[in-house]
Amino acid sequence: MQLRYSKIYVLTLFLVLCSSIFGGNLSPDPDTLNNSKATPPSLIPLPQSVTWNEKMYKIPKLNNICYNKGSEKAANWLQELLRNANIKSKKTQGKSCGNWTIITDSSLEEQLGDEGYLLDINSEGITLQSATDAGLFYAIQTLRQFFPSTIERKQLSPTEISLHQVQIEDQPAYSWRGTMVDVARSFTGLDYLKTHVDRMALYKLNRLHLHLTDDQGWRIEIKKYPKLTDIGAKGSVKGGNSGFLTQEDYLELQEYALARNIIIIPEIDFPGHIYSALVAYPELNCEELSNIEPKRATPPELYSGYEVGWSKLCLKKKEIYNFVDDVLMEMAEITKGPWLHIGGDEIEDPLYETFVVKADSIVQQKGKITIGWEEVTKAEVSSTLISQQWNGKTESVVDVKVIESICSNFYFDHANTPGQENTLNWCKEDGVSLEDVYSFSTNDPNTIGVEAPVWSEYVLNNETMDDRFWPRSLAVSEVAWRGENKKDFSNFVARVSKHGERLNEMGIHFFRSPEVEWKITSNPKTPSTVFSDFE
Ligand code: TNX
Repeated sequence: MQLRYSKIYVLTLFLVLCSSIFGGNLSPDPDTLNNSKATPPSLIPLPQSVTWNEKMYKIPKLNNICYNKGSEKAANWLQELLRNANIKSKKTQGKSCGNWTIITDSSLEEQLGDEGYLLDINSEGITLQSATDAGLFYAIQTLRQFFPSTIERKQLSPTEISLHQVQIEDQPAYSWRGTMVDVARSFTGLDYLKTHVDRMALYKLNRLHLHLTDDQGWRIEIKKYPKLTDIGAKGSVKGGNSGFLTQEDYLELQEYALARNIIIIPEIDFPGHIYSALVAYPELNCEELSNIEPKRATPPELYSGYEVGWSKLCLKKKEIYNFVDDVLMEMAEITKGPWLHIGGDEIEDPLYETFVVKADSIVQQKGKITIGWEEVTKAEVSSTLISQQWNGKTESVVDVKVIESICSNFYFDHANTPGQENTLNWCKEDGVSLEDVYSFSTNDPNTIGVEAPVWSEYVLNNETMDDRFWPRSLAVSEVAWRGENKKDFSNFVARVSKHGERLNEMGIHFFRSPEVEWKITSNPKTPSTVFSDFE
């Protein structure tokens, strides 16, 4: 009898201790049970399945993140998230050891794919599960949107946070959820690209395509051809920025992006759009510069205009293939992702198809997968090549996978609203509205996803780049994540409206699309770096 009492006593003492150490997860705080009618957070992209509970979970003062083997990275990210909300936590590897539980379980892959996750918030705490790191990272990004937007600036007081109880099961419709930055016409430095990566990550975008070379400038260091950057990187469009990424910068950016589940896709645009290389290495030209027609510029002058389709490598010279091979070799060596983009747009030449087939096979020899603008499918390219559609006018002779960047839905150098200053309109006279992006739909089974480019002929600073990408990238995110399961547009814009403050807190100079009823009380800040010091 005595023994039984002392056992109960010890057990009670243990429970009380656990409860004070782990923030009360073993005996829920009465506040977690109150019936709050606060509106649930607006999530973008909307998860595939969400079941809200009316109750809230109040985050206790002390928190323990309990993670299993394989979940440490996610545990670090979660701790970072809590730190930004000024919430203290400790991490423990184990099972059922805290109010925050993170589980990597490979058997979930069948149900959730390689990017899906489960997020459960109930009166006991929060549980995140996935088969992969990527899935857990996305669960954390969803969770981030449960916190007030001031978390983006680390300005939350620890006592005020309650999370809506919910059950979420989520996974993307498309594996390719991308944006493209043209750093060639006007150079956007490493810092902005990292900031852009941070912003993409919150909305579960996972591919960043860099248009690294064009007539106006060459933006990536190639050790074997130093003049590409000594000379070719000096140019830009009128009023734009020159410069380039060193190979170190490029590696740093890729590491940074990979930690956020974003893969960088480098594009070296061949065989047209190449004038900056023709100035640096005149031997890539034909006799009498017959490959430059019309002569918008001639070496040694740089080109700072806006015309396209007037320069190309001298395709009848065998030597150009050494150049192409060397450049792609270095790019393959320094690129962590599986893809190399070879451009291939806007050029007329009888040897075009021959060039494309060779360039594709060079990329494959280097162990990478080729991507090209849709024109490359005029050639008998390999079946693994991925075509990036931009105007949908090419008569393809091959059946290959497709990334959709169709200009009427995804060209973000086009106006947000008709007549917006410094925008192009050749594809769509009245611009590409938020609704134009959101209404994208396809039944092509070859589509692996979508990508929105910002060409930078008229995008000469970071604020303008922000204005072109945001909020339209929120529509890219939802289109790519939900596929044909999109909700109606009015439901979407209502959620976008709630994200205005968050975009502001993040320091994004976003366009105030008239389709959205913005409720913004503060001014845009400098770019927030609270999620940037994590590697
Ligand atoms: C077309 S679409 C281009 C770019 C221009 C852009 C301007 C494509 C593959 N090439 O070279 O910058 O239009 O909107």
